Amino acid sequence: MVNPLYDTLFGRHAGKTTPFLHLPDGSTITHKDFLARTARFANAITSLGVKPGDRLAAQIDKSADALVLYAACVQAGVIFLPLNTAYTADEVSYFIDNSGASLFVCQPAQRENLDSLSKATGTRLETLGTDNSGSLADIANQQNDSFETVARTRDDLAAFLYTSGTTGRSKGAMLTQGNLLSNATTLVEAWSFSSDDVLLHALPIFHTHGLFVAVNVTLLAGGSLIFMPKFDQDQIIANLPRATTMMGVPTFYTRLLDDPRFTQELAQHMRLFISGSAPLLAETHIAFEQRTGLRILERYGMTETNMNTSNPYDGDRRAGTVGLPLPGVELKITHPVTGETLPNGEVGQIEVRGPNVFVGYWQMPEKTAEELREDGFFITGDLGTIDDDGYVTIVGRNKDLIISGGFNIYPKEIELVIDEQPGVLESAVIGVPHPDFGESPVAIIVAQNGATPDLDAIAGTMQQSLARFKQPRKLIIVPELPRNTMGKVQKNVLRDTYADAFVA
Ligand code: MLC
Ligand code: AMP
Repeated sequence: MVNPLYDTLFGRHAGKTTPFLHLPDGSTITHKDFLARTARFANAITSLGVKPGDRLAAQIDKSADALVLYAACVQAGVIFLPLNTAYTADEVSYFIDNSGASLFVCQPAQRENLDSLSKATGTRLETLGTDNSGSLADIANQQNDSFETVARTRDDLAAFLYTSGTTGRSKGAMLTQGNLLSNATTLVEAWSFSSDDVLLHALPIFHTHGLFVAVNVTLLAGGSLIFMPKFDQDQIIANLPRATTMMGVPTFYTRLLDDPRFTQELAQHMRLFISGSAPLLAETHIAFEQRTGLRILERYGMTETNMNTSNPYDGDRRAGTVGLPLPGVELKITHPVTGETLPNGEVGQIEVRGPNVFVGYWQMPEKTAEELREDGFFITGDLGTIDDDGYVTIVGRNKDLIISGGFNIYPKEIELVIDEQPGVLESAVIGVPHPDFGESPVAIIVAQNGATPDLDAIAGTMQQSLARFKQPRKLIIVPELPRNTMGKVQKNVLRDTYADAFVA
Protein backbone atom coordinates (compact mmCIF):
# COMPACT_ATOMS: atom_id res chain seq x y z
CA MET A 1 0.00 0.00 0.00
CA VAL A 2 1.28 3.46 -0.89
CA ASN A 3 -0.40 5.24 1.98
CA PRO A 4 -2.08 2.79 4.37
CA LEU A 5 -4.49 5.23 6.00
CA TYR A 6 -5.55 6.89 2.77
CA ASP A 7 -5.79 3.66 0.81
CA THR A 8 -7.71 1.81 3.53
CA LEU A 9 -10.19 4.50 4.51
CA PHE A 10 -10.63 6.58 1.38
CA GLY A 11 -8.93 5.08 -1.68
CA ARG A 12 -10.86 1.84 -1.36
CA HIS A 13 -14.04 3.73 -2.31
CA ALA A 14 -12.62 5.15 -5.57
CA GLY A 15 -15.26 5.31 -8.26
CA LYS A 16 -18.16 4.38 -5.95
CA THR A 17 -21.27 6.38 -6.67
CA THR A 18 -23.00 5.34 -3.46
CA PRO A 19 -23.63 8.04 -0.83
CA PHE A 20 -21.01 8.76 1.80
CA LEU A 21 -22.50 11.92 3.33
CA HIS A 22 -26.16 12.80 3.79
CA LEU A 23 -26.27 16.55 4.42
CA PRO A 24 -28.83 18.58 6.38
CA ASP A 25 -30.21 20.22 3.21
CA GLY A 26 -31.22 16.77 1.93
CA SER A 27 -28.39 16.48 -0.59
CA THR A 28 -25.83 13.67 -0.61
CA ILE A 29 -22.17 13.45 -1.50
CA THR A 30 -21.02 10.21 -3.07
CA HIS A 31 -17.68 8.61 -2.34
CA LYS A 32 -16.57 9.48 -5.86
CA ASP A 33 -17.40 13.17 -5.46
CA PHE A 34 -15.88 13.25 -1.99
CA LEU A 35 -12.61 11.83 -3.32
CA ALA A 36 -12.54 14.23 -6.25
CA ARG A 37 -12.92 17.16 -3.86
CA THR A 38 -10.29 15.65 -1.59
CA ALA A 39 -7.85 15.61 -4.51
CA ARG A 40 -8.60 19.27 -5.25
CA PHE A 41 -7.86 20.17 -1.62
CA ALA A 42 -4.71 18.03 -1.59
CA ASN A 43 -3.55 19.93 -4.68
CA ALA A 44 -4.52 23.22 -3.04
CA ILE A 45 -2.56 22.70 0.17
CA THR A 46 0.42 21.35 -1.78
CA SER A 47 0.32 24.42 -4.05
CA LEU A 48 0.61 26.55 -0.91
CA GLY A 49 3.91 24.86 -0.10
CA VAL A 50 2.62 22.48 2.59
CA LYS A 51 4.83 19.39 2.45
CA PRO A 52 4.52 15.83 3.77
CA GLY A 53 5.20 15.84 7.50
CA ASP A 54 4.16 19.50 7.88
CA ARG A 55 1.32 20.34 10.23
CA LEU A 56 -1.95 21.86 9.01
CA ALA A 57 -4.04 23.34 11.82
CA ALA A 58 -7.76 23.83 11.22
CA GLN A 59 -10.29 25.68 13.37
CA ILE A 60 -13.36 25.47 11.17
CA ASP A 61 -17.05 24.75 11.48
CA LYS A 62 -18.18 21.21 10.84
CA SER A 63 -19.05 20.68 7.18
CA ALA A 64 -18.40 18.29 4.31
CA ASP A 65 -15.40 20.42 3.31
CA ALA A 66 -13.98 20.18 6.84
CA LEU A 67 -13.98 16.42 6.40
CA VAL A 68 -12.52 16.77 2.92
CA LEU A 69 -9.66 18.77 4.44
CA TYR A 70 -8.89 15.88 6.80
CA ALA A 71 -8.90 13.42 3.89
CA ALA A 72 -6.71 15.76 1.82
CA CYS A 73 -4.13 15.94 4.60
CA VAL A 74 -4.04 12.15 4.78
CA GLN A 75 -3.63 11.90 1.00
CA ALA A 76 -0.88 14.54 0.94
CA GLY A 77 0.97 13.04 3.94
CA VAL A 78 0.32 16.21 5.96
CA ILE A 79 -0.28 16.00 9.72
CA PHE A 80 -3.84 17.10 10.49
CA LEU A 81 -4.34 19.23 13.60
CA PRO A 82 -8.02 19.96 14.24
CA LEU A 83 -8.94 22.56 16.86
CA ASN A 84 -12.08 23.08 18.91
CA THR A 85 -14.05 25.98 17.40
CA ALA A 86 -14.72 27.25 20.92
CA TYR A 87 -11.05 28.07 21.53
CA THR A 88 -10.20 31.76 21.82
CA ALA A 89 -7.42 33.42 19.82
CA ASP A 90 -5.21 33.26 22.94
CA GLU A 91 -5.64 29.49 23.13
CA VAL A 92 -5.19 28.96 19.41
CA SER A 93 -1.98 30.96 19.27
CA TYR A 94 -0.35 28.45 21.62
CA PHE A 95 -1.30 25.49 19.42
CA ILE A 96 -0.08 27.16 16.23
CA ASP A 97 3.14 28.25 17.82
CA ASN A 98 3.82 24.96 19.61
CA SER A 99 3.05 22.75 16.63
CA GLY A 100 4.97 24.91 14.15
CA ALA A 101 2.04 24.53 11.76
CA SER A 102 2.85 25.72 8.27
CA LEU A 103 -0.77 26.41 7.36
CA PHE A 104 -3.64 27.50 9.59
CA VAL A 105 -7.16 27.28 8.21
CA CYS A 106 -9.82 29.28 10.04
CA GLN A 107 -13.43 30.28 9.48
CA PRO A 108 -13.84 33.19 7.06
CA ALA A 109 -15.42 35.37 9.76
CA GLN A 110 -12.37 34.85 11.99
CA ARG A 111 -9.75 35.95 9.47
CA GLU A 112 -9.38 39.50 10.75
CA ASN A 113 -9.30 38.35 14.36
CA LEU A 114 -6.58 35.78 13.67
CA ASP A 115 -4.50 37.70 11.16
CA SER A 116 -2.13 39.13 13.76
CA LEU A 117 -1.66 35.67 15.26
CA SER A 118 -0.69 34.31 11.85
CA LYS A 119 1.78 37.17 11.34
CA ALA A 120 3.28 36.71 14.81
CA THR A 121 3.84 32.99 14.30
CA GLY A 122 4.77 33.22 10.62
CA THR A 123 2.06 30.71 9.77
CA ARG A 124 0.17 31.12 6.53
CA LEU A 125 -3.55 31.75 7.06
CA GLU A 126 -6.35 30.62 4.74
CA THR A 127 -10.08 30.35 5.36
CA LEU A 128 -12.72 27.72 4.79
CA GLY A 129 -16.46 28.15 5.22
CA THR A 130 -19.23 25.59 5.27
CA ASP A 131 -20.66 26.44 1.85
CA ASN A 132 -17.77 26.31 -0.61
CA SER A 133 -16.65 29.70 0.67
CA GLY A 134 -13.27 30.89 1.91
CA SER A 135 -9.87 31.42 0.34
CA LEU A 136 -8.87 27.75 0.57
CA ALA A 137 -12.06 26.66 -1.21
CA ASP A 138 -11.35 29.26 -3.90
CA ILE A 139 -7.89 27.79 -4.46
CA ALA A 140 -9.23 24.21 -4.38
CA ASN A 141 -11.92 25.03 -6.92
CA GLN A 142 -9.17 25.90 -9.43
CA GLN A 143 -7.35 22.59 -8.95
CA ASN A 144 -7.33 19.26 -10.73
CA ASP A 145 -9.51 16.50 -9.28
CA SER A 146 -6.75 13.92 -9.28
CA PHE A 147 -3.77 13.87 -6.95
CA GLU A 148 -0.90 11.45 -6.67
CA THR A 149 -1.23 10.02 -3.17
CA VAL A 150 1.89 10.66 -1.10
CA ALA A 151 3.61 7.50 0.11
CA ARG A 152 3.48 6.91 3.88
CA THR A 153 4.01 4.03 6.27
CA ARG A 154 1.99 3.02 9.29
CA ASP A 155 4.66 4.65 11.48
CA ASP A 156 4.25 8.07 9.91
CA LEU A 157 2.35 10.68 11.85
CA ALA A 158 -1.22 11.33 10.72
CA ALA A 159 -2.58 13.74 13.32
CA PHE A 160 -1.82 15.87 16.36
CA LEU A 161 -4.58 16.32 18.90
CA TYR A 162 -3.85 18.78 21.69
CA THR A 163 -4.85 17.74 25.14
CA SER A 164 -4.39 19.85 28.23
CA GLY A 165 -2.39 18.78 31.20
CA THR A 166 -2.38 19.06 34.94
CA THR A 167 0.23 21.81 34.69
CA GLY A 168 -2.12 23.82 32.51
CA ARG A 169 0.15 23.44 29.48
CA SER A 170 -1.35 21.67 26.46
CA LYS A 171 0.48 18.81 24.81
CA GLY A 172 0.24 17.68 21.21
CA ALA A 173 -0.53 13.96 21.19
CA MET A 174 1.13 12.46 18.11
CA LEU A 175 -0.95 9.77 16.43
CA THR A 176 0.40 7.61 13.65
CA GLN A 177 -1.39 6.16 10.67
CA GLY A 178 -1.04 2.77 12.39
CA ASN A 179 -2.69 4.03 15.59
CA LEU A 180 -5.76 5.21 13.71
CA LEU A 181 -5.95 2.23 11.39
CA SER A 182 -5.60 -0.42 14.04
CA ASN A 183 -8.35 1.13 16.14
CA ALA A 184 -10.76 1.57 13.24
CA THR A 185 -10.19 -2.04 12.17
CA THR A 186 -10.78 -3.34 15.69
CA LEU A 187 -13.94 -1.29 16.19
CA VAL A 188 -15.57 -2.24 12.88
CA GLU A 189 -15.22 -5.85 13.94
CA ALA A 190 -16.16 -5.34 17.58
CA TRP A 191 -19.28 -3.33 16.80
CA SER A 192 -20.28 -5.28 13.64
CA PHE A 193 -20.23 -2.26 11.34
CA SER A 194 -21.03 -2.90 7.68
CA SER A 195 -21.80 -1.06 4.47
CA ASP A 196 -25.47 -1.06 5.50
CA ASP A 197 -24.78 1.26 8.38
CA VAL A 198 -25.97 4.84 8.38
CA LEU A 199 -24.45 6.65 11.34
CA LEU A 200 -26.19 9.69 12.79
CA HIS A 201 -23.24 12.02 13.24
CA ALA A 202 -23.82 14.98 15.56
CA LEU A 203 -20.43 15.06 17.33
CA PRO A 204 -17.77 17.65 16.60
CA ILE A 205 -15.00 16.46 14.26
CA PHE A 206 -12.10 18.03 16.11
CA HIS A 207 -11.84 15.19 18.64
CA THR A 208 -11.10 11.47 18.63
CA HIS A 209 -14.73 10.49 19.15
CA GLY A 210 -16.30 12.33 16.22
CA LEU A 211 -13.38 11.97 13.80
CA PHE A 212 -11.32 8.87 14.45
CA VAL A 213 -14.07 6.72 15.88
CA ALA A 214 -17.28 7.75 14.11
CA VAL A 215 -15.86 8.80 10.74
CA ASN A 216 -13.01 6.30 10.37
CA VAL A 217 -15.16 3.35 11.44
CA THR A 218 -17.91 4.29 8.98
CA LEU A 219 -15.41 4.79 6.17
CA LEU A 220 -13.72 1.48 6.81
CA ALA A 221 -17.04 -0.35 6.89
CA GLY A 222 -18.20 1.40 3.71
CA GLY A 223 -21.28 2.88 5.38
CA SER A 224 -22.56 6.44 5.28
CA LEU A 225 -23.00 9.37 7.65
CA ILE A 226 -25.95 11.64 8.30
CA PHE A 227 -23.64 14.56 8.80
CA MET A 228 -25.16 17.17 11.09
CA PRO A 229 -23.43 20.46 11.97
CA LYS A 230 -23.91 19.87 15.69
CA PHE A 231 -26.15 18.19 18.25
CA ASP A 232 -29.59 19.65 17.68
CA GLN A 233 -32.37 17.84 19.47
CA ASP A 234 -35.03 18.47 16.80
CA GLN A 235 -32.68 17.36 14.04
CA ILE A 236 -31.73 14.21 15.91
CA ILE A 237 -35.37 13.29 16.38
CA ALA A 238 -36.09 14.06 12.72
CA ASN A 239 -33.17 12.01 11.39
CA LEU A 240 -33.26 8.98 13.68
CA PRO A 241 -35.65 7.07 11.41
CA ARG A 242 -33.03 7.17 8.60
CA ALA A 243 -30.15 5.99 10.80
CA THR A 244 -28.99 2.58 11.97
CA THR A 245 -26.44 3.72 14.57
CA MET A 246 -25.49 6.73 16.64
CA MET A 247 -22.45 7.64 18.69
CA GLY A 248 -22.64 10.26 21.40
CA VAL A 249 -21.42 11.59 24.71
CA PRO A 250 -23.70 10.95 27.73
CA THR A 251 -25.25 14.44 27.40
CA PHE A 252 -26.76 13.30 24.06
CA TYR A 253 -28.56 10.48 25.84
CA THR A 254 -29.73 12.45 28.88
CA ARG A 255 -31.10 15.15 26.57
CA LEU A 256 -32.92 12.55 24.46
CA LEU A 257 -34.39 10.97 27.56
CA ASP A 258 -35.69 14.38 28.63
CA ASP A 259 -37.63 14.61 25.37
CA PRO A 260 -41.05 12.91 25.22
CA ARG A 261 -40.68 12.59 21.42
CA PHE A 262 -37.87 10.11 22.00
CA THR A 263 -39.96 6.95 22.21
CA GLN A 264 -39.50 3.24 21.79
CA GLU A 265 -41.18 3.53 18.41
CA LEU A 266 -38.68 6.12 17.25
CA ALA A 267 -35.64 4.20 18.43
CA GLN A 268 -36.44 0.52 18.09
CA HIS A 269 -35.16 0.10 14.52
CA MET A 270 -31.71 1.30 15.59
CA ARG A 271 -28.98 -1.34 15.50
CA LEU A 272 -26.70 0.38 17.99
CA PHE A 273 -26.35 3.38 20.30
CA ILE A 274 -22.80 3.92 21.56
CA SER A 275 -21.69 6.20 24.40
CA GLY A 276 -18.27 7.38 25.47
CA SER A 277 -15.89 10.26 26.31
CA ALA A 278 -17.40 10.68 29.78
CA PRO A 279 -19.08 8.43 32.34
CA LEU A 280 -22.56 7.27 31.42
CA LEU A 281 -24.45 7.03 34.70
CA ALA A 282 -25.87 3.56 35.32
CA GLU A 283 -29.23 5.27 35.89
CA THR A 284 -29.09 6.74 32.37
CA HIS A 285 -28.27 3.32 30.93
CA ILE A 286 -31.22 1.80 32.76
CA ALA A 287 -33.64 4.63 31.91
CA PHE A 288 -32.64 4.29 28.25
CA GLU A 289 -33.38 0.60 28.25
CA GLN A 290 -36.71 1.17 29.97
CA ARG A 291 -37.67 3.77 27.36
CA THR A 292 -36.45 2.03 24.21
CA GLY A 293 -35.84 -1.60 25.05
CA LEU A 294 -32.26 -1.09 23.81
CA ARG A 295 -29.05 -1.17 25.81
CA ILE A 296 -26.50 1.56 25.14
CA LEU A 297 -23.05 0.17 24.41
CA GLU A 298 -20.53 2.07 26.53
CA ARG A 299 -16.86 2.18 25.61
CA TYR A 300 -13.79 3.95 27.02
CA GLY A 301 -11.10 5.83 25.18
CA MET A 302 -8.71 8.73 25.21
CA THR A 303 -7.07 11.14 22.82
CA GLU A 304 -3.71 9.44 23.38
CA THR A 305 -4.97 5.89 23.00
CA ASN A 306 -8.08 5.92 20.82
CA MET A 307 -10.46 3.27 22.17
CA ASN A 308 -9.33 0.90 24.90
CA THR A 309 -12.34 -1.03 26.15
CA SER A 310 -15.88 -1.71 25.04
CA ASN A 311 -18.93 -3.49 26.29
CA PRO A 312 -19.69 -6.42 24.00
CA TYR A 313 -21.83 -6.10 20.90
CA ASP A 314 -23.15 -9.60 21.45
CA GLY A 315 -23.25 -10.28 25.15
CA ASP A 316 -23.80 -8.56 28.42
CA ARG A 317 -23.58 -4.76 28.28
CA ARG A 318 -23.16 -3.91 31.93
CA ALA A 319 -24.40 -0.54 33.15
CA GLY A 320 -21.73 1.46 34.95
CA THR A 321 -18.85 -0.47 33.37
CA VAL A 322 -16.82 0.33 30.27
CA GLY A 323 -16.65 -3.32 29.27
CA LEU A 324 -13.70 -5.45 28.28
CA PRO A 325 -10.31 -4.56 26.79
CA LEU A 326 -10.65 -4.48 23.00
CA PRO A 327 -8.81 -7.16 21.01
CA GLY A 328 -5.13 -6.24 20.75
CA VAL A 329 -5.32 -3.88 23.75
CA GLU A 330 -3.60 -4.95 26.97
CA LEU A 331 -5.01 -3.33 30.09
CA LYS A 332 -3.81 -3.59 33.66
CA ILE A 333 -4.61 -1.95 36.97
CA THR A 334 -1.50 -0.82 38.80
CA HIS A 335 -0.53 0.68 42.12
CA PRO A 336 -0.15 4.45 41.61
CA VAL A 337 3.12 4.58 43.54
CA THR A 338 4.88 1.28 42.93
CA GLY A 339 3.45 0.56 39.47
CA GLU A 340 2.84 -3.06 40.48
CA THR A 341 -0.09 -4.86 38.91
CA LEU A 342 -2.98 -5.19 41.36
CA PRO A 343 -5.30 -8.17 41.73
CA ASN A 344 -8.81 -8.15 40.29
CA GLY A 345 -11.25 -6.05 42.27
CA GLU A 346 -8.66 -3.61 43.64
CA VAL A 347 -8.73 0.03 42.60
CA GLY A 348 -5.63 1.34 40.86
CA GLN A 349 -4.51 3.32 37.87
CA ILE A 350 -5.49 2.06 34.45
CA GLU A 351 -2.58 1.40 32.08
CA VAL A 352 -2.96 0.34 28.45
CA ARG A 353 -0.66 -0.93 25.72
CA GLY A 354 -1.35 -1.76 22.11
CA PRO A 355 -1.12 -0.58 18.50
CA ASN A 356 -3.73 2.06 19.37
CA VAL A 357 -1.43 3.91 21.81
CA PHE A 358 0.13 7.17 20.55
CA VAL A 359 3.87 7.66 20.15
CA GLY A 360 4.34 10.63 22.48
CA TYR A 361 3.78 14.34 22.98
CA TRP A 362 5.19 16.66 20.35
CA GLN A 363 8.57 18.03 21.49
CA MET A 364 7.91 17.11 25.13
CA PRO A 365 10.10 14.09 25.86
CA GLU A 366 9.86 14.54 29.65
CA LYS A 367 6.06 14.68 29.59
CA THR A 368 6.03 11.65 27.33
CA ALA A 369 8.32 9.74 29.68
CA GLU A 370 6.10 10.57 32.67
CA GLU A 371 3.05 8.92 31.09
CA LEU A 372 4.31 6.45 28.49
CA ARG A 373 6.45 3.74 30.04
CA GLU A 374 9.43 2.32 28.18
CA ASP A 375 7.64 -1.02 27.90
CA GLY A 376 4.83 0.69 25.96
CA PHE A 377 2.21 0.92 28.72
CA PHE A 378 0.47 4.30 28.87
CA ILE A 379 -0.62 5.58 32.28
CA THR A 380 -4.10 6.90 31.56
CA GLY A 381 -4.62 8.85 34.77
CA ASP A 382 -7.96 7.09 35.22
CA LEU A 383 -8.62 4.96 38.28
CA GLY A 384 -10.51 1.72 37.95
CA THR A 385 -10.97 -1.94 38.67
CA ILE A 386 -11.25 -5.15 36.67
CA ASP A 387 -13.63 -7.84 37.83
CA ASP A 388 -13.20 -11.58 37.44
CA ASP A 389 -15.10 -11.53 34.14
CA GLY A 390 -12.66 -8.95 32.77
CA TYR A 391 -15.08 -6.00 32.90
CA VAL A 392 -13.44 -2.66 33.64
CA THR A 393 -15.12 -0.04 35.82
CA ILE A 394 -13.79 3.51 36.02
CA VAL A 395 -14.13 4.77 39.56
CA GLY A 396 -12.32 8.09 39.42
CA ARG A 397 -9.34 9.99 38.12
CA ASN A 398 -5.80 10.29 39.31
CA LYS A 399 -5.54 13.53 37.34
CA ASP A 400 -7.16 16.85 38.07
CA LEU A 401 -9.59 16.87 35.17
CA ILE A 402 -13.20 17.90 34.69
CA ILE A 403 -15.23 16.48 31.79
CA SER A 404 -18.12 18.73 30.82
CA GLY A 405 -20.41 17.43 28.08
CA GLY A 406 -17.48 15.36 26.78
CA PHE A 407 -15.05 18.30 26.67
CA ASN A 408 -12.00 18.14 28.92
CA ILE A 409 -11.27 21.01 31.27
CA TYR A 410 -8.03 21.11 33.24
CA PRO A 411 -8.60 23.17 36.43
CA LYS A 412 -5.00 24.35 36.49
CA GLU A 413 -5.48 26.27 33.27
CA ILE A 414 -8.40 28.19 34.80
CA GLU A 415 -6.73 28.69 38.17
CA LEU A 416 -3.72 30.27 36.47
CA VAL A 417 -5.99 32.87 34.86
CA ILE A 418 -7.98 33.60 38.04
CA ASP A 419 -4.90 33.84 40.27
CA GLU A 420 -3.56 36.70 38.15
CA GLN A 421 -6.64 38.86 38.69
CA PRO A 422 -6.52 41.88 41.01
CA GLY A 423 -7.39 41.11 44.61
CA VAL A 424 -7.10 37.33 44.20
CA LEU A 425 -4.79 35.44 46.52
CA GLU A 426 -5.47 31.95 45.21
CA SER A 427 -8.16 29.76 43.71
CA ALA A 428 -9.25 26.17 43.30
CA VAL A 429 -11.40 25.03 40.41
CA ILE A 430 -13.43 21.90 41.01
CA GLY A 431 -15.84 19.81 38.97
CA VAL A 432 -19.28 19.19 40.46
CA PRO A 433 -22.30 17.27 39.13
CA HIS A 434 -24.29 19.08 36.45
CA PRO A 435 -27.65 17.83 35.17
CA ASP A 436 -26.86 18.47 31.49
CA PHE A 437 -23.07 18.38 31.14
CA GLY A 438 -22.42 15.63 33.70
CA GLU A 439 -19.83 17.76 35.43
CA SER A 440 -19.21 21.49 35.40
CA PRO A 441 -16.48 23.70 36.89
CA VAL A 442 -16.93 25.95 39.92
CA ALA A 443 -14.21 28.40 40.96
CA ILE A 444 -13.52 28.82 44.66
CA ILE A 445 -11.59 32.03 45.22
CA VAL A 446 -9.68 33.44 48.21
CA ALA A 447 -9.22 37.21 48.30
CA GLN A 448 -5.99 38.95 49.19
CA ASN A 449 -6.02 40.53 52.61
CA GLY A 450 -8.59 43.35 52.66
CA ALA A 451 -9.34 43.07 48.94
CA THR A 452 -12.69 42.40 47.26
CA PRO A 453 -12.11 40.76 43.87
CA ASP A 454 -14.50 41.91 41.16
CA LEU A 455 -16.18 38.67 40.06
CA ASP A 456 -17.70 40.25 36.93
CA ALA A 457 -14.28 41.48 35.86
CA ILE A 458 -12.83 38.00 36.45
CA ALA A 459 -15.58 36.44 34.34
CA GLY A 460 -14.87 39.03 31.64
CA THR A 461 -11.17 38.19 31.58
CA MET A 462 -11.94 34.50 31.31
CA GLN A 463 -14.14 35.22 28.32
CA GLN A 464 -11.12 36.70 26.56
CA SER A 465 -8.71 33.94 27.29
CA LEU A 466 -10.67 30.72 27.81
CA ALA A 467 -13.13 28.83 25.62
CA ARG A 468 -16.71 29.25 26.82
CA PHE A 469 -17.06 25.60 27.88
CA LYS A 470 -14.11 26.00 30.30
CA GLN A 471 -15.46 29.11 32.03
CA PRO A 472 -16.81 28.27 35.50
CA ARG A 473 -20.54 29.03 35.69
CA LYS A 474 -20.11 29.83 39.37
CA LEU A 475 -17.42 31.87 41.16
CA ILE A 476 -17.50 31.73 44.95
CA ILE A 477 -15.37 33.72 47.38
CA VAL A 478 -14.31 31.94 50.58
CA PRO A 479 -12.03 33.00 53.46
CA GLU A 480 -9.61 30.11 52.89
CA LEU A 481 -9.17 26.81 51.07
CA PRO A 482 -9.23 23.54 53.02
CA ARG A 483 -5.75 22.02 53.19
CA ASN A 484 -4.30 18.76 54.45
CA THR A 485 -1.35 18.54 56.82
CA MET A 486 1.03 18.70 53.83
CA GLY A 487 -0.56 22.01 52.81
CA LYS A 488 -2.22 20.52 49.73
CA VAL A 489 -5.64 21.90 48.80
CA GLN A 490 -8.29 19.27 49.53
CA LYS A 491 -10.36 19.43 46.39
CA ASN A 492 -12.38 16.43 47.51
CA VAL A 493 -13.62 18.47 50.50
CA LEU A 494 -14.56 21.33 48.18
CA ARG A 495 -16.32 18.94 45.81
CA ASP A 496 -18.41 17.65 48.71
CA THR A 497 -19.20 21.14 49.97
CA TYR A 498 -20.35 22.42 46.58
CA ALA A 499 -21.83 19.17 45.26
CA ASP A 500 -25.26 20.79 44.93
CA ALA A 501 -24.07 23.94 43.18
CA PHE A 502 -25.99 23.09 40.01
CA VAL A 503 -28.92 21.27 41.52
CA ALA A 504 -32.06 23.02 40.33
C1 MLC B 1 -21.32 23.90 24.75
N1 MLC B 1 -21.24 24.65 25.86
C2 MLC B 1 -20.69 23.91 26.83
C3 MLC B 1 -20.43 22.66 26.25
N2 MLC B 1 -20.82 22.68 24.97
N3 MLC B 1 -20.42 24.20 28.10
C4 MLC B 1 -19.88 23.23 28.83
N4 MLC B 1 -19.60 22.00 28.35
C5 MLC B 1 -19.85 21.69 27.07
N5 MLC B 1 -19.55 20.49 26.58
C6 MLC B 1 -21.68 26.01 26.10
C7 MLC B 1 -22.13 26.78 24.91
O1 MLC B 1 -21.04 27.54 24.44
C8 MLC B 1 -23.25 27.64 25.44
O2 MLC B 1 -22.73 28.73 26.11
C9 MLC B 1 -23.87 26.80 26.48
O3 MLC B 1 -22.85 25.89 26.86
C10 MLC B 1 -25.08 26.02 26.08
O4 MLC B 1 -24.88 25.46 24.84
P1 MLC B 1 -25.77 24.30 24.29
O5 MLC B 1 -26.40 24.78 23.04
O6 MLC B 1 -26.63 23.72 25.32
O7 MLC B 1 -24.65 23.28 24.01
P2 MLC B 1 -24.50 22.48 22.74
O8 MLC B 1 -24.02 23.36 21.67
O9 MLC B 1 -25.77 21.73 22.53
O10 MLC B 1 -23.31 21.50 23.12
C11 MLC B 1 -23.43 20.54 24.13
C12 MLC B 1 -22.88 19.24 23.57
C13 MLC B 1 -21.50 19.54 22.96
C14 MLC B 1 -22.78 18.24 24.71
C15 MLC B 1 -23.81 18.70 22.50
O11 MLC B 1 -20.66 20.11 23.95
C16 MLC B 1 -20.87 18.33 22.34
O12 MLC B 1 -21.14 17.99 21.19
N6 MLC B 1 -19.98 17.65 23.08
C17 MLC B 1 -19.25 16.52 22.56
C18 MLC B 1 -17.82 16.61 22.96
C19 MLC B 1 -16.96 15.52 22.30
O13 MLC B 1 -17.10 15.19 21.15
N7 MLC B 1 -16.06 14.92 23.09
C20 MLC B 1 -15.22 13.84 22.61
C21 MLC B 1 -13.82 14.03 23.12
S1 MLC B 1 -12.80 12.66 22.58
P3 MLC B 1 -23.63 30.01 26.51
O14 MLC B 1 -22.62 31.10 26.65
O15 MLC B 1 -24.56 30.20 25.38
O16 MLC B 1 -24.30 29.67 27.79
C22 MLC B 1 -12.60 11.73 23.98
C23 MLC B 1 -12.08 10.35 23.82
C24 MLC B 1 -13.21 9.42 23.89
O17 MLC B 1 -13.00 12.12 25.02
O18 MLC B 1 -13.19 8.48 24.70
O19 MLC B 1 -14.13 9.62 23.10
P1 AMP C 1 -9.78 12.99 26.19
O1 AMP C 1 -8.47 13.40 26.72
O2 AMP C 1 -10.64 14.13 25.75
O3 AMP C 1 -9.58 12.01 25.16
O4 AMP C 1 -10.58 12.32 27.39
C1 AMP C 1 -10.22 11.05 27.85
C2 AMP C 1 -10.82 10.82 29.17
O5 AMP C 1 -12.24 10.73 29.06
C3 AMP C 1 -10.41 9.50 29.76
O6 AMP C 1 -9.13 9.54 30.35
C4 AMP C 1 -11.52 9.26 30.75
O7 AMP C 1 -11.27 9.97 31.95
C5 AMP C 1 -12.72 9.86 30.05
N1 AMP C 1 -13.58 8.85 29.44
C6 AMP C 1 -13.66 8.44 28.16
N2 AMP C 1 -14.61 7.49 28.00
C7 AMP C 1 -15.15 7.29 29.22
C8 AMP C 1 -16.17 6.45 29.74
N3 AMP C 1 -16.88 5.64 28.96
N4 AMP C 1 -16.43 6.50 31.06
C9 AMP C 1 -15.75 7.33 31.88
N5 AMP C 1 -14.79 8.15 31.45
C10 AMP C 1 -14.48 8.15 30.14
